[in-house]
Amino acid sequence: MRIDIVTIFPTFFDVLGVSLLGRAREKGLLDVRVHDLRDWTHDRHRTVDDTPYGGGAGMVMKPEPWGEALDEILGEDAVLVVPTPSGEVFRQPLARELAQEKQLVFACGRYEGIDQRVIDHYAARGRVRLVSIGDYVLNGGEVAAMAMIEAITRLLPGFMGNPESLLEESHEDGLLEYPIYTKPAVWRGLEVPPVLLSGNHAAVAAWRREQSIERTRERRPDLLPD
Ligand code: 6GU
Repeated sequence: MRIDIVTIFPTFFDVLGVSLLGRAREKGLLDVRVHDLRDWTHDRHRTVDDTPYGGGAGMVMKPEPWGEALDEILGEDAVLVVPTPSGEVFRQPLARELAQEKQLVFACGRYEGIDQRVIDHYAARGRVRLVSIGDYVLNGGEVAAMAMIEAITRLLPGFMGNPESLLEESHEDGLLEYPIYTKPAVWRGLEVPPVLLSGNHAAVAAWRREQSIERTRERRPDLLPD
C-alpha cells in the first residue's frame, strides 16, 4: 500500500518510522511519503491560508496549493481521505475497507479547514472520504490521520506477526474485548477467574463471550442491537 500525507507539519509524522509501522515500511508492505504543502506555494511567505469569505473567526486554507499538490500526488485509483470533525466517523469497518486500497492520500487541514471547492473538485473526479475520528475537536487533521493510518496499516496482510490476534480484538466482532490475564494466578490478593485455569476450551470461550457482551452492555450499549 502507498500512503501519501500532505501537511504543513511534516515532522508530526516522524514517528511513522518507528515500531511496527517502521518495520512494515522496511518489509516493503508500506510506502509512506510525507509532503509539505508549502512546497506547492509560490510566494515569499509560502502562504497557505487566508480570511474566510462571509467573515468569521479563524483562517481558511487556500485552494491553490492543495490543487497543485493533489494533482501531483493523487494516482489513478487513489482514495483522498480528508480528516475533519464534520466527516463520517472512522470505525473498524472503514479501516477494513481502506486497507484494501492501493493508494491513500491524507489531506491534513489546519486552521478552520480547507476551502470547500478543493473537496468538491476531487469528489467530482475521484473518490473522496471526509472522516472524523470522534466527537471532539483537534487542532488539525494530523493526529487524526495518524490514528487512521495505524488502524488501517495493521490490517495489511503480513503486517502482524500473529494475524490471529487481529480477530480477538475489541470491535472486530462488533463487541468489546473480554478481560485478559497472565501470571501470577494471584496478585495482591486478586485471583484470575478460575475458568481460565480449567483447561476447558469450550468453557473459556463461553465465558469470554459472556464477558464481552456484559462489558459492551455496560460501557458501549450503543454497539448492541436493540
Ligand atoms: Cl479528523 N480533525 C479535527 N481537526 N478534529 C477532529 C477530527 C479530525 N476528528 C475528531 N476531531
